[in-house]
Parts: sequence; structure tokens; C-alpha cells
Amino acid sequence: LVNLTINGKAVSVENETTILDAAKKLNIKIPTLCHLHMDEINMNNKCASCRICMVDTKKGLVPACATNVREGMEVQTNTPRALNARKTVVELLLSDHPQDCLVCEKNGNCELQTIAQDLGVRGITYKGEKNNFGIDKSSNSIIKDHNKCILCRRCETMCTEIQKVGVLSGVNRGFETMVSTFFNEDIDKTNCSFCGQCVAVCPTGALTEVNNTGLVWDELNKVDKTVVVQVAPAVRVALGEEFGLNPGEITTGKIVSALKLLGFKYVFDTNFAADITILEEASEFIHRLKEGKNLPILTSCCPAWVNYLEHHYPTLLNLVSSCKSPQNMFGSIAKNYFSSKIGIKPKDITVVSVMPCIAKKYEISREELGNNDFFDVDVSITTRELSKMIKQAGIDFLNLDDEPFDNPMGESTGAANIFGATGGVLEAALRTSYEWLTNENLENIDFKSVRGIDGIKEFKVNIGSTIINACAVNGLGNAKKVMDEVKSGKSNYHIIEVMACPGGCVAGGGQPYHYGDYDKIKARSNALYHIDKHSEVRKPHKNPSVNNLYSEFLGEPYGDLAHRYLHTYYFD
Ligand code: HC1
Ligand code: SF4
Repeated sequence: LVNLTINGKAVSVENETTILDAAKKLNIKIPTLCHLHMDEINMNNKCASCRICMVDTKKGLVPACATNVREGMEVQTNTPRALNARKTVVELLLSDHPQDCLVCEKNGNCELQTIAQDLGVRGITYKGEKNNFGIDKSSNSIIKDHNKCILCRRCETMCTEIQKVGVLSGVNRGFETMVSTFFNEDIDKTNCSFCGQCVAVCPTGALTEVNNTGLVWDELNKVDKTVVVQVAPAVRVALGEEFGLNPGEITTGKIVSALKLLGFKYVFDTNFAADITILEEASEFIHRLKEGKNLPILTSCCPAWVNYLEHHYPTLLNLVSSCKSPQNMFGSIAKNYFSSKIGIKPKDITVVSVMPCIAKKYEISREELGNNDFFDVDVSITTRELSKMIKQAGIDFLNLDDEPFDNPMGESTGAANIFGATGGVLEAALRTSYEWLTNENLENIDFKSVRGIDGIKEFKVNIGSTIINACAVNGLGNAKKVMDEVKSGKSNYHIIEVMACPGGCVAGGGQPYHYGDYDKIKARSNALYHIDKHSEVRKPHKNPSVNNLYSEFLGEPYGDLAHRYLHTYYFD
């Protein structure tokens, strides 16, 4: 152990511990900006470029995130020299930063803004030259404004080391340095999966989601449109954070009330379509098992994962389920079934989705997800964007009464909720597949070994006389490991769930910012399992409204009409 003092307090830590981590042991907070450490997903961004964490030692100022402790060290975190250095660092960053905080998408969530505030920066001290980069608005999901980049490299570490997509990297030198795509291509021309994890870790407004709230307001104000909204599983356990609630507080009823107040005519649940997805995916899985072909089946709910697969494993597209995602199944059923139930034309319905994800914005624009006249889903907004709309409308979210979802597309089972946690789709699919394959009642429906945020979770389950090898993966870097095995023929899985975001949809790129605190992600997941546990119906094929949809409209799961409305195809 190494013994040192920080602000006069003694502490003993392992060799090679940084001053920053030693200070954490003493509950001494040293501000950081570029540094981002998330043990749970093995992310450690320690480029030490920003120098916000300067602390004083007898030998001078050192960056706490990049300096290891030494025996007998005496560290002071708040000397005038250290505070002054931090303030100067922020002032220098601001000298080449657009000072448009009031109108910046990140206003209120910007870590640079918070640090400037905490350090008492009250003017622009250095008025030097400014870069003037173009803003990349090429995609439906992400806006990249390099003028707001502080070169912390968090996005690069996330994209390259964790997601293993490798779209973003540092180029040029000196004042021209930027984190960019290959040849500075527009992001929609690259292999970007639109997972949004770079947005989730960007401390400033350099990477943000495309804000679609204006489009939603426009639709709500059209007199000839019936505007229908669906809410994804992971939204209900995270939106409350935007209003000061703890992560994992369940606000489903308040969300429905808020959406009604915003003017949505029908407030429905993506979970309803998640149950449909299981009926279709379980049927497809059983079909493939019986034929012994196209195994392992790969789940298809996550658009960033599908995008990644198309770019990186085009020869394996026969394995991915042909099921549309619940988001798009919902849109298709709303326009092709619900519209006729309420006597209006599909084109007169606008379907809005509230998702924890920014890839969902890209997904809805895929040309095959709809028909010549209309798309399944018209506008997708994130959890964060919904919170903005609620605030814009002056709705007192915390004091809203709970309201139930509308029917018939508001009923769902416990299994649908856990779609939002990694492993949940697999667990839900196994609940139905088991009963359909064995014709027996599944007593213990909790597949606990597939829960938790480990990146790769594998387990075996006996279904009748068959042993099913199952795997749930989260994070594209982990997906790469598993898919390389599948490609080389070394894998013996029958079914694999993949979610692109480390932690699953609860950690999606459109969720309230977690600022590196993965306890928030765990709390959100736990809340989804809590909803499942306390649901009256927990098996997707027991959803009365879904079964009614099949008897009234779709016919058999995986039948002709189901294929027409609920299945899709992919591009290599
Ligand atoms: Fe997800 Fe899904 S679970 S992809 O993670 O299959 O986004 O929440 O809506 O579509 O249901 C996201 C979440 C979501 C879909 C469902
Ligand atoms: Fe990389 Fe995902 Fe960001 Fe695209 S969205 S640049 S794949 S981290």
C-alpha cells in the first residue's frame, strides 16, 4: 500500500492508484471533464487532455486523473494555485467555444457549463482566434457540431474501444485538431450504427440528438390529423430523473397524463407491440429449430444492432429475425388496424414514438418500414425530448395523477417491460417458446441467469427434450466477439439477443444523461423487473388484447398477414 495525505487527511491505497481515485476514497471531489471511468462496461477514458483536475503537490501542479500516488505525497486539492489553474483551463476552453449556451441543445446538461459555473467563471477572458467547423446534420439521429468539442475523446473511446465501430477518431494537429469521421465524411455516409453512445458520453453540445420536438408540436396542431403516441419500456423508469426523481422511479401513469395534456388523442404502449414481437419471434424461432436452419436466430428489435450487422456481417443476415422492432410493429398495427377501427384513413394518423434511443429516429426512416403511402412511424423523440416538451408546456409533472394507457393498444404483460433491460427480450421469448414447444405450463418464469448488465450472458435451458443454448449480449463490442465466433462456426447458440447499448435500452443514447454513473442504469433495470414481477400477466402469449388482434385481424402468428404487417428484410 502507498500512504499519502490529501487535504491533510491520511489515506492508504494500492500502488498505481491515481490521485483522483485516492481522493474518492476520502470523499474528496476533484472536478473532472475529459475523464470518464465506467467499470461496469470497462470504459476508461483517461486522455488527461483538459487539465481541469489539477491539484497541488510539493513538486507543483499535476493532473489528478493521470498522476499516480507516491509514498509520503502531500496533495492539496484547493490551493489558490490549483483553483486558479482550473479556472484558467476553463477560460481557455471558452476562448474557442461558441458562447451560445442559452440556445444550445445541451443547455442545462452541459458539463463544461457546470464546471464554469462552479469555478465562478463570469467573463470571456481570452478573446482569441476561433475555429469555424461546419455542422454535420446529415443523419436523422445525430448532430455533430465540432465547434463545441473540447477534445476530451470520450466519444472516440466509446465508439472505438467499447462499441468497436471506430467511426470517430482524432485528426490533425494543434489548433486544427478535431475528432472526426474518416476523411471528415458526413456521419450518415459512414459505418455509424447510430447507437448514440457517443452522444450519451459527450460532455458538451458537440454531439446531440436531432431534436424532433418541433415536428411533434406541428403534428399536434394539425386539425386533420389523429396523433397517436407510443411509449417504450425504458422511458417509464427514467423520465422522472428529468424532474428530480430518483433513477428507477416508475412514472408510467404520469407519463400517460402528461401525453394527454400535450394533446395526443390516443396514448398507447410500445409494450403492446413488444408482446406481439414475442409471438412472432417465438414462432420464427420454433420454425427454424424444427427445420434446423438459420440458427442461431438473432433478435432484431435494436436498430443500431441491425445497422451494425448489415455493415459488418453482411453474410450473416440470414440469421437475424425478420421481425420488425416493437416500435415499427406498433406503427404498422396503428395504421393498418387501429385506423379502421376508429374509421379513419391510415394517412390521417400520425404515429409518434417516445424512445430511450436515438437510432429509432434513423430506423423509422428506413424505406422498407412502411409502404408507398406512409411510414409505420412518423416521428420519434427521445425520453429527453419528451421531458423538454413537458417543460415547454408548463406541465407540473410531479403532481400529475396517474392515468392508464388507452386501449386496445395499451395492454401489455410483465414480459414486455423487461425488453428495456439487457436479456429481457430473450427471457420473454423463452417464456412463450417454452410453453409453445412443450404444451406445458412454465412454472418458474424468471430466467435469472440472463439478467444483470454483464456484457455477454450465456446459459442453457431445457425445453422438453431439447437443450437450448442462449446468449444475451449488450454493447456492440461484445456483439463483435460473439458474432466472430458465430461467423467462424465455433458457436453453438440457438438464440442470441443483442442490444447495442452497454446495459440495454435503459442506457440508451436518448435517456437522461447518466454522467458515468452506472448505478442509475442498474436502478432503471431493477425497476423494469419490479414491474414484471408485479404484473398480473407475465407471458406474452397470454396478453388478451394481443390475442384479440390476432383473432380479429392478423390470423395466425407468423402467418401471411403477420408477415405482411410485422416482418421486414435487410440490406447487405
Ligand atoms: Fe427498446 Fe424495444 S426494448 S428496442 O430496447 O424492442 O429503444 O425501451 O422500445 O422497438 O419494446 C428501445 C426500449 C424499445 C423496440 C421495445
Ligand atoms: Fe460510434 Fe455509436 Fe456514435 Fe455512431 S452513434 S459514432 S457508432 S458511438
